[in-house]
Amino acid sequence: MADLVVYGTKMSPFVRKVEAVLQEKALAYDFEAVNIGAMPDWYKEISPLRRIPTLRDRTIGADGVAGTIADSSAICGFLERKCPSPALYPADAFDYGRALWLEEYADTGMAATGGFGIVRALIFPRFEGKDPDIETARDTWHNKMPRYFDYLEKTLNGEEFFVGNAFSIADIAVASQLLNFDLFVGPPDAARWPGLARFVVTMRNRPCFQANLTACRETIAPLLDTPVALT
Ligand SMILES: N[C@@H](CCC(=O)N[C@@H](CS)C(=O)NCC(=O)O)C(=O)O
Repeated sequence: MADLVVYGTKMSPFVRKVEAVLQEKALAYDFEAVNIGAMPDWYKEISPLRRIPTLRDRTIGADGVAGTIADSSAICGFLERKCPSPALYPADAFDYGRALWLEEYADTGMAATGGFGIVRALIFPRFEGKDPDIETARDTWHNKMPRYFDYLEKTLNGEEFFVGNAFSIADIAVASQLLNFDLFVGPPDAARWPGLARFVVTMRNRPCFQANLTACRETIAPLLDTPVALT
């Protein structure tokens, strides 16, 4: 049994973000599935906002609220302090602020728009044996996501990483969202957003995301043929 345990669902981009940080830092962890559609009472107690993920550090508390942190950003900040190497937050003060901003941009704007409009629209109906909501996904992909892609393309500015020429929490947070869309639809159109499309492919192959993406593909495969054509 590992000291750390992540509670959540693999398809959650916030779970993916936490798993990527754990993997980058080579920290061992257990994973315990929590169904967001039917959260058990013990989970509601440790996640008062009723969200996934929550992390437990068993060296601090083995059950109940003790030893738990709910919210992926709080968890990643904790992991950075607990295990500073490799550093995933820039040392430079301004770069640090920029990385936190991009994490927030991904976690709020992109997650709300794309999470509901693409991922949930396509997979949630399938969990109930219904057809995917292709129209909502198509509208989101073509009319709501481009402003995020435009901003990210401009911010990336032809570089490999978002902040300070180094892999950071900004890349992990943005990639965690983009890879969710990538699982269902593919990367953003390379003709319109070449830097961002390249970034998605690079992140898709980065080792820290592999275990999570494999688990997600296994969940999706029996339910949906991917990539879903949204043209
Ligand atoms: N700020 C939170 C957001 C987490 C979040 O929104 N997770 C979603 C799943 S991707 C969730 O738990 N939703 C609960 C629900 O829809 O009932 C974090 O960074 O951990």
